[in-house]
This record gives sequence, structure tokens and C-alpha cells, in this order.
Amino acid sequence: MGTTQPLAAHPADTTGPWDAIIIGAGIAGMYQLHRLRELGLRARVFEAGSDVGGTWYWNRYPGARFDSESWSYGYSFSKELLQDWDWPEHFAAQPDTLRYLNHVADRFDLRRDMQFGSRVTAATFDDATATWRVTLEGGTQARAPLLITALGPLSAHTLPNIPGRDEFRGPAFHTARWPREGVDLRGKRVGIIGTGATAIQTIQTIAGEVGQLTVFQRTPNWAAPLHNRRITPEEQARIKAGYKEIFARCRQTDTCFIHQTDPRRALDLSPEEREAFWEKLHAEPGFGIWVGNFRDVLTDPAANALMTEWAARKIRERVRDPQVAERLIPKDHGFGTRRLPLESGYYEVYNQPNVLLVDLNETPIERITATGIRCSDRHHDLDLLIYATGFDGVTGPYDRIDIRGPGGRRLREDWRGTPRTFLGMMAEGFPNLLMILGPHTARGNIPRNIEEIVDWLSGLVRHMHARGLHRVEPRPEAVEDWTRHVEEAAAGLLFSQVNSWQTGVNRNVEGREVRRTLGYYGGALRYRQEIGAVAEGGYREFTFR
Ligand code: NA7
Repeated sequence: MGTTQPLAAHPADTTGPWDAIIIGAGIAGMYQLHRLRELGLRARVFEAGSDVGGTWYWNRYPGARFDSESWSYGYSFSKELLQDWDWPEHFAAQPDTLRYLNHVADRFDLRRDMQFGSRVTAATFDDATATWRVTLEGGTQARAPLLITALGPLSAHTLPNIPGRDEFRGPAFHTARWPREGVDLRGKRVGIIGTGATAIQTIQTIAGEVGQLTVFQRTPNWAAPLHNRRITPEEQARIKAGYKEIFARCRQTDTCFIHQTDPRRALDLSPEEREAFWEKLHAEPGFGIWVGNFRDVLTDPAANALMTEWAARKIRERVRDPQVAERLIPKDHGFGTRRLPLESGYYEVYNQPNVLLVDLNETPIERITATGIRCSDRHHDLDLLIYATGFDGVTGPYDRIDIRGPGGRRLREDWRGTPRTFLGMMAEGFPNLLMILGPHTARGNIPRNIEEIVDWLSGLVRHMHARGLHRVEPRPEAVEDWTRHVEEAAAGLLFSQVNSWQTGVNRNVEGREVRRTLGYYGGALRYRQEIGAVAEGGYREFTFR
């Protein structure tokens, strides 16, 4: 593998037969298509959006950007691509990322095998022919032996289950469905529900422009400074010369980010020593303060409590009104036990006279009305409403497609309680269904995770084609063992004890009130070892026909 030259254009293959159907034209689906072509296979990508980009196509809300270093977050597979793309900022804004993904689609001529505006609603495995039959919204069908899901862990957005939601007469948008043409917020009375990573980016971006901003907060989150800035020409040259080292660094960490966990324990150090380190991390860009912290901060409750107390002090220093500061300090979970949002002036927003923080624990929302939101104490008049209310994470996108294996077995039913997978890439009873970033895979620096999984799946496909095999399924005992291993790896971790999309909790979705293990938390290094061993062992954990 490793062709990095643009492939010669050839006519679009719109009728099949195809070797594989890929669902989704985001970072994962684009790369998977490229890899299959290298194997000489024909694939068709079905994408609900009108173009490539996935997450970066849909999430156009104000302020959407990477929280990961741009130069560690693009594709790494093509040296030429790395050299011919200039990231303008250390943490790229959504329009630049979408421009990048369009550039990739052009460079590798990906669109000719993609069909846009095509949402997949169902997929059924036909046992007799060992093919998947995929149904699109509108009823069109397509068939292929392999079905590869590149759905994205955060593509099933969810609206809040608040009474009166449909009564609001002004414009209302979920952040993942922000209008392409943009929205004029100037001078408007804007309400936003949610205070996750998305809301934080939105709030800090729009607060200066709107007339009045009312933030409806149910659970505050810890957040740390992003420290974004433009990439200078000298830095650009250094980045381009250093890609090999950058990606090597990503391969050495359990999160695939460039930030390596500090080998020291906070509890072994004096308060001065550990706080000096925290100050340093706080002043540095990116996720270092989260995943490059002392090794006990995310695992030992006593160490986490120290970090939490320090981080609370930082908020108190930045927010003038002590009551507002207290409302912004999470009390139900320690620092870093949920995905840490990164911010640029977020806390200072609450010092502005036109910004009001409504703590829904003190004054719960009673209903959404035609003209705003009624809380238990008063009505908030609004011209426009933003739902930054998140996603039905990881399994949500799978639940939204009626996926049926042999005998009508439904994936949605199998995973009703909690998912069961082998390596997070296949499920028992669903032959030839290959999942990119399904549940139970290591997740951190997502493009790095995607490339590893796509490469591994492509290896499996190559193995099959070389041997004339047309059907693959994981052995039940392999699924059993992996699922147990996944649960063991998550047990006892501090963040496993906190509600979030990462633990599968979304109170807006029926049946998703209980925590589940949706990722592999043994770390990327162990994950790489595990999947590597399966390939090197000749895929003995699978049955083939
Ligand atoms: P998140 O992090 O899941 O945040 C969703 C926010 O919306 C969170 O503050 C929720 O509060 C809030 N929410 C959801 N439903 C309601 C209702 N019904 N009432 C009030 N508040 C509600 O999603 P994001 O889009 O911010 O980020 C997702 C990921 O994208 C992020 O982790 C990054 O990886 C990028 P809650 O915490 O549930 O009380």
C-alpha cells in the first residue's frame, strides 16, 4: 500500500456491480474509498450531504474549529498531499478544514465514486448471494458484497426533549445543521441550550455580535485555553519538513495526539511543583493539559481532586461575578473526566453585560414558547434559538439505519443494551459489515484512528480477495473475548463514572439513560498491538467462506 500519486481520472462507475458500498463521505469514507481503489476494487460511497466532509460538512456553526493541532489532524498517508497543503492556523477553523477535504477529494478524484444527497435508511444481508442490499431514502437500492460504515461517531445530532420545542416562532438551529448561507445574529436576542465543546465555541464567537445572549446551562464543563494562532511561514516550513516526526510522535501516545502523558504522579510532588506544571500546561496550546497531564490525574480520584481544585481557581480568577463563576464550575465531575472543550476567551464572555447564564438546576426550563423559553422563575424573550445539544454518540448513527443480518437479525436490537463487537470493527451475526470507528475502537486523534482502522480493514479485504473468499464473520468467542476486554479496560476509569456522549448517555434519546462502554480504553498502543496480532496470526478469529 502507499500509492500517493493522484489516480488518473476514469469514467464514473454509477451502475455497479460494486465490490463494496461505503456509507459516508467524511474523513473515514474518503480514505477507505482511496484504499479500496488501490486494491483494484470498485466501491460506491453514499453520502447524505451534498458534498464531502462529514463532520466538517455539517458542523458550520460560528466558531467551529479543531481542538487538535491542524498539522497532526490531517491525512498522513500521502507525502505529496502533506507537502501541497498549508494549514493557515495551528487549530484550523471549519471552513479551512472543509476546504482541505475538498482539496483531497479533488486531488484523488474521489467524487466520481460518490453519490451525494443519498441517505442510507436500511441495509439487509442476503444470505444466498452473500451481498448487502442497501436502501436509500426514496427507495433506491444498491448491492455489494461488502458494506463499510464510515458513519462518524458524532453524526446523529439530537434535539432537546423539552415541551413546546416546535412552538418557537423564530429561527432555531441545531449547531450540526447550521445553514450554509450563515445566519445574521447582529443585535438579536439569542438563546443557546447546552454548554459542551460545541456551545463553548459558539458562545465565545457570537457573544460580541448578538444583542443579548442567554446561555441555558444544565451541566457546566471544564474547559482550558486553546491558544490558537496563525502559522508563520517559518513554522509552515518546519511543519512540512517535520511531518514524519509529528506522526511518529502521534504513534507513541495512547491518544494519538502529540501530547504524551507525564510519567510523574501529581501526588508525589509538592503543591508548588505540580502547580508550576499546571501553569505551564495552561499556557500551552492544545490538549496537553488534558492528555499530557500527570499520569494519575485522570485515574486517581485524589490526584484528580487536586487538579479540579486548581482548575476551579482559574475560573474564579477569570469571571468577575463570584456567583456566576460558581455556576460555571462543574460540581458533578472532576477535571478531564469528560472530553475537555478548549476555549478562547469563553469565561470572559460572562463578564459582558449582554450575556446571561441561566443555571437550569436552579431555574429549570418549563417549556419553549412561541417567543422564547420559560424557566421556573421567568420567561426569557428570544429572537433566535440555538440547540448545542449534542449527539447520540457512536451507536446513534447505527441505530438510525435498519441494519439486518442473516435471518433478519437486527443490529439495533443486538446493541439495545450495549454493543458487542470484535475489535470495534465487526459484529457477530453481521457478515461482511466492516465498521470504521464503530464502538470499541480506540478514539483520540480521530484521523489517526481512522487511518489505522481503514488500513487494517483494507488488509482484511486484500486477504479475502487474494484467496477468493467472499464472506467474513467474527467467531462468537472472539466477540465475547473482545467485548469482555473492552469492559475491563474501561472499568475503574474516572471518566467511565461520568455521564457523557462518550459513556453513551443522552437523556434526549429513549433508552440512552444508562452508561455503556463505547470506546476501547486500553489505549491506542495496546489497540494497535491487538489488531496487529489478529492480522499477523492470519485472521484466525474470523470464519471465512
Ligand atoms: P455535548 O458535549 O454532548 O454537549 C451537549 C450539551 O447540551 C450539554 O451541555 C448538555 O447538557 C446539553 N443538553 C442536551 N440536552 C439538553 C436538554 N434537554 N436541556 C438542557 N441541556 C441539554 O455535545 P457537543 O456538540 O458540545 O460536543 C460533542 C463533541 O463534539 C465533543 O465532545 C467534541 O468531541 C466535539 P448535559 O451535559 O447533558 O447536562
